[in-house]
Amino acid sequence: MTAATGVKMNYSSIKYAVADDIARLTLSRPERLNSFNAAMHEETRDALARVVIDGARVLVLSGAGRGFCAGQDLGDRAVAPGARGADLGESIERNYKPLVLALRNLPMPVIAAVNGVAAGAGCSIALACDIVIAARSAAFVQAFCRLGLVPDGGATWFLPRLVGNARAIGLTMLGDKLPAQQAADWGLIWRCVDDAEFVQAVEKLAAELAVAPTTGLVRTRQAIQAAWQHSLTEQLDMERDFQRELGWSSDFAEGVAAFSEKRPPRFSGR
Ligand code: T3D
Repeated sequence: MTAATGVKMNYSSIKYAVADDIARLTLSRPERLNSFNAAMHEETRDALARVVIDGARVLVLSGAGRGFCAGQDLGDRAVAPGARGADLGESIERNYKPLVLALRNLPMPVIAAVNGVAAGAGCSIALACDIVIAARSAAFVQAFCRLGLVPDGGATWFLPRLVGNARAIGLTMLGDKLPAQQAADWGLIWRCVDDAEFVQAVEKLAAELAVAPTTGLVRTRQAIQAAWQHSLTEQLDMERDFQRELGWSSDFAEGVAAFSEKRPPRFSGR
């Protein structure tokens, strides 16, 4: 991993830049509340493939303007009378499934900085990130039921795990807006902060994670995700194996040295 400074890409539907080891990917179709069209999918895929090469140690995913992301661009989904609509299964296989898995498996912490409404797959994409921080004016909407669709982008997997079945069913069958503060109170997201403090809070979080022991954090994510499928014995085995690996890492040596020298650690992420 090399320190990342000054990478910037010219995309049309997203903004992507890396500076000081922090990658920032901003969905940028504000007039459509940053809903996904084919170009945005393609550019996001491209940017996510670059993040590691560009040497980032944390990714911040956000939206331009007043929304975070309104899911699929419904302008691309109009069905003429008598015609057969798009194959949504194909769209999920090609676009949303790889996107959610890419966010989930990036070898660095991923922050969803939810600046405004996150609806449909836009909500799922936020929930796929490691830490979701939202502005107080933001809201989370399971919009699918208003279209006769099933929640996708992993929503039916994330929601019951995060908020339990009763709330998952209520949110998805009714499609009401869940305000950011309530989302935090329910444990759907990490934090809700006042709008005036949002940008600063995101920057502080990103800066903190950019100097954190990256590999240790990634193994932590993997262990916590695996816990849903594991027995206690299997989980203890996984923790043992990760701890063995991390015990031989530069970051562990640095952490111990910094502790004994009573100074802040300088982690390399390895
Ligand atoms: O299709 C597949 O590939 C399968 C996968 C599907 C995944 C999905 O995400 S399905 C769910 C799609 N998303 C939605 O159903 C959400 C639709 N949007 C809304 O319900 C509302 O816009 C919000 C609750 C998100 C926000 O409401 P509000 O009142 O703050 O904003 P607004 O006025 O409704 O929207 C502002 C503009 O953005 C508006 O355009 P206009 O009238 O000013 O020209 C609106 O049409 C546009 N917009 C919002 N969401 C979408 C959108 N345009 C296209 N697609 C959208 N999803």
